[in-house]
Amino acid sequence: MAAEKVYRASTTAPVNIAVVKYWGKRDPKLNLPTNSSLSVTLSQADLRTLTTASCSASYSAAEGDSLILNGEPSDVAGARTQACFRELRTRRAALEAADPSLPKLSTMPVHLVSENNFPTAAGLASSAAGFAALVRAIANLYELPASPSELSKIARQGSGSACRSLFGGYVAWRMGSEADGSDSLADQVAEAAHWPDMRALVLVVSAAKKGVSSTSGMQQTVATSGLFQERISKVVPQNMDLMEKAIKERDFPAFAEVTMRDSNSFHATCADTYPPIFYMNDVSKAAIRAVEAINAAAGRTVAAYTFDAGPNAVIYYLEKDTEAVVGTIHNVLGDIDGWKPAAIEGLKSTVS
Ligand code: 2P0
Repeated sequence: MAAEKVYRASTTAPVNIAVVKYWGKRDPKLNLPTNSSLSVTLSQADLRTLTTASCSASYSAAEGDSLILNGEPSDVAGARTQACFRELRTRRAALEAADPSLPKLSTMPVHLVSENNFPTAAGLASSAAGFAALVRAIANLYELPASPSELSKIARQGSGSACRSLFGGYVAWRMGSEADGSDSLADQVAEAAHWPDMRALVLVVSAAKKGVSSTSGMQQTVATSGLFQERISKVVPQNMDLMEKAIKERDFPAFAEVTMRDSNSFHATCADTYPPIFYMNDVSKAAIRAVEAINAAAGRTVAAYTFDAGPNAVIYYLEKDTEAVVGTIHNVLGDIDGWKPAAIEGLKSTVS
């Protein structure tokens, strides 16, 4: 008997760091958010997930789908991963139904092998790049004629922020209003080349796993924070408008102010959650003070901080201000106990 053919496709997906933050779900099953968000995609030379998807009639049906993540077997039974598989298989099955000459890939087990090129110790959320790469690798394997925005709707079901990692440059996740999530998707606000001198510096304050996961943290905030209502109804809609304008006009001071205000607003709603959630620590706060000192010394806004659901800082700045920003950050923070020189630094914010 001839050996069964193995079908294979690979892709990479980048990490994104939000400048207007996603925090809150109106539908936890479909990962539909309570607000729109906007992110900058970091260079894949520095941070990316590489995923290969394969399928074959020779793969054991009893063992089913599988994932090897950074060399270790990883669970694919979770509801979010299953949702991604289901969506992709349904689309492939429709192609096969329309064209019976196509191989029946939708009926075969899928094997995934995935690797990050950044150390797990960097403490960066990898679920965004991970689910974006998983979805695109299988979409490529299945030869789905799906646009990045279409794929973003599938990746969103894996992890909300993953929908933004289907694009390079400056990316918005539009919250949408439909109950089925059909209009909750990502689109590109501007490509990387529009503002190529943007840089991001990732400060690894702690590689420890975060105490409260994003998924449960945001649910607690939705349920208990009064400030959260103000954030989703007023603060974020305004920040989205201001941020899109700042990016279109390449206005760094405006970009920086919205970035810092939105990070502060997000962490304020975390503190307003009951019981409160604290992601930033004293070193994070020292990084904020360092950015303020840098901007005061420059007499203009040359750096912007932002923090996600953990203590690590991401500092945005422009290439021409590298010395003022990166040099000073090293000088100010270098002596603080608990701060390690960045495992990853001077990252370009763009993707190829
Ligand atoms: C963001 N974060 O916009 C915000 C800022 C963390 C703080 O997206 O439950 O891992 O998988 O949809 O995408 C982290 O949330 O949450 C996140 P799920 P996800 O980047």
